[in-house]
Amino acid sequence: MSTPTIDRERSGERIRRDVQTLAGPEYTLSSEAIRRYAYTDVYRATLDYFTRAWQELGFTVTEDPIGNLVARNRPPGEPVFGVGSHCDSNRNGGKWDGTLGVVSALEVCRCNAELGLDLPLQAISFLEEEGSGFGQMVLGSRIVAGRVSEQELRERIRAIDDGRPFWEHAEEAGYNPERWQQCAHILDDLTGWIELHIEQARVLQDTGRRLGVVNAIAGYVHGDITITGRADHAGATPMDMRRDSAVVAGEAIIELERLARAARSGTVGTVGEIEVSPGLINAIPGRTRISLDVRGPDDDAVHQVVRDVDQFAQRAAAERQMTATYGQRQTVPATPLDDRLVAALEAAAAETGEQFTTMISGAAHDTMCVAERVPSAMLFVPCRDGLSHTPEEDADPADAALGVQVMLGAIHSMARRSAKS
Ligand code: HGY
Ligand code: MN
Ligand code: MN
Repeated sequence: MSTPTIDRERSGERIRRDVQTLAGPEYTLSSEAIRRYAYTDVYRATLDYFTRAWQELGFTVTEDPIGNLVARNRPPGEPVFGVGSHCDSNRNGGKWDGTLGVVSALEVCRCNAELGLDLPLQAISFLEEEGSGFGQMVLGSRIVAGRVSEQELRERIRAIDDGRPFWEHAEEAGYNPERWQQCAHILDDLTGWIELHIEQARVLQDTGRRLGVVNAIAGYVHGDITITGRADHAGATPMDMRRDSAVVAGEAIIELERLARAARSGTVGTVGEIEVSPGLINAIPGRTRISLDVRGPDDDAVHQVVRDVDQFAQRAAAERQMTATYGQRQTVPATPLDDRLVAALEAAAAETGEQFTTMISGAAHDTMCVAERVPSAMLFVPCRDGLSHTPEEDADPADAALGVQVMLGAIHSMARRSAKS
C-alpha cells in the first residue's frame, strides 16, 4: 500500500487555527508572551482544548497521576505508535515551542481518521517540559522515566511562584502524586515515538531546508553557583574591606564562556539567571546566585566544564575571603535516537521531494526521556531566524503540515513493516 497523502493545505489551515487559538488570552498568563505552566488555569484550559479535540476524533483521553495528558484510539494494553510533545511554555515563551508538536500530533490523528488508515495511535502532552512552574525542565517526562526521586517531588522541587513543593501543587490541582511511579505506564504500549518541534536555531532556515530529521539530542546539566560575601553599605565601606559576591559571579560567568569554547565538541554554556541579594543599588551584594546551563553531545565534556567552573568559583571566592557553593538541579544525558525510525523519517521526507537535513538537537526535549524505553526520533521544522523562548518566535504552518505528512508516512511504513514481520 502506497504512502498515504494528506491534504497539506487543509492540515496547514487547521494547524494555524489551533496554534493561533492557543495564543489567545485565555491560554496565557501574560499579555506580552505565551506563559503557561503546570497547574495554572490557563494550562488547564489548554489541556481541555486538546481533550475536546481528541474526544471529537473518538480518542479516549486520560491524565496520569501528575497530569501528563494521554489520548489513544486503542484500548489499554494494545500496541500503539506515540506522537506528541508539550504544551506548557517558557515564561517568556512563543506560541510554537512545544505546542506545535502537540497540535501536529493532533493533526496526525485527524489525518489518520480522514484517510481511514486506522493506525493505532497514542498522543502524549508532557507536563512541565520548560520548567516554568518549578524550575525543572522535562519534569513530566522525567517522572515517567523514573528520573526523579520521591524526596525531590515531596520536598526539593518547589514552585517558582510561591516556593511550595511540587507535591502540594499536584494535590491541589486534583492529581495523585503519591501514585507518581505509575506514570511510567503511559509508555508501556508504545511501539515507537515521534516528536515534531521547531528547530529553535536557524540551521534549517539558513540552508533553505523545511525539514530536519533529528538523530540525537544533546545532554545537559542545570545547576546553580551561590557566592556568599557581605552585604555592606555601598558608600561607607572602603574597597579593601568589601566582600562583593557579584564580582566573583562576574568572573565565573566569563570563565564559563571560556571553558565552553575550549571544550569544543559542540559544548555550550550560559548563565541565564543572576540573582543578587539584597539587590539594592546602595548595598554591596552579600549573596549572588548564577544558574548554569551547560549542554552538548559529549557528556564527559559537559560535566568537565561544570566541575571546572565550580572549582574556579570556589578559588576566586576564597581569594576574596568569600565562599562559593555549587548545587546541581538536574542532568539528562545525551540521547542517541532510533536508527530505524530516523531512516523511516528520512525516507518519508525524501518521498515529499523536499530536501532535509539529518541533525542533532541542541535543545532538550521530552523525547530524551521517552527514548530510554521506546524507539524514538524527532522531526524539526524551521522557526524564523531561529528565534525561540521569546514572543517573537514564529513558524510556518505549511512547514508543520509537511511535517505531519512525513510523520504519517513514517508511522505508516513502520506499521506495514511490523505487519509483515
Ligand atoms: O531549554 C530547552 O532545551 C527546552 O526548550 N526546554
Ligand atoms: Mn520545547
Ligand atoms: Mn523550550
